[in-house]
Amino acid sequence: RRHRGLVVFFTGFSGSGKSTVARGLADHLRESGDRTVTLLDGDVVRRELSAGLGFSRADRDRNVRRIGWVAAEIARHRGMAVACPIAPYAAARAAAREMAGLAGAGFVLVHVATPLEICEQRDRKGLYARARAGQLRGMTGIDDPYEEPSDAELVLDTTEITVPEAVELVMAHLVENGWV
Ligand code: GGZ
Repeated sequence: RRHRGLVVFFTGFSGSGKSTVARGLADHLRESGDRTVTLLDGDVVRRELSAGLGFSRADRDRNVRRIGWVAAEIARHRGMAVACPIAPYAAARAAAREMAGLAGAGFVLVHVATPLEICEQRDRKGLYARARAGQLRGMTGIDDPYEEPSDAELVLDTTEITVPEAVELVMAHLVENGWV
């Protein structure tokens, strides 16, 4: 089991803190392990792998499936992939899980369940304000769906714990389950 590849897949609202936790986890895994760690960062994925895609359901599903496929390929070759898209649809998340399974890899879904209200208060990019003002259509949580996962291995809320604590919790889960 120790030598299987692994996909750690974060899901949650924009502003939930999932990218920050994912980045922290990737750094931690790099320092502590001997396997390669690939962070599939949201911004980079949207610029490189999913250039030209928007935020319709079809485009989000395409984006999340691509991430799931790349992550599974990394894990097929015994690497560790850390991904952090919003991934609002359960079916696309399930597809990512299935692709990891077919690649013989582990899959850990981490739901960063920071309440929308808090994500909206943070509003680092001003997207929520624009959505509330009707200037941005299809913002997840405002006028676009987020299907809460019922199959998350781990649920975190960054209003209750700090980022380093969140990273610690994910690490502890990976250790307990023999992934690292
Ligand atoms: C949600 C949007 C939208 C809409 C632009 N809805 O906080 P951010 O800015 O940096 O992260 C969000 C990112 C979401 O892209 P993902 O690839 O993670 O989404 S998905 O998994 O659904 O494919 C946000 C920004 O893009 N953004 N418009 N309408 N987030």
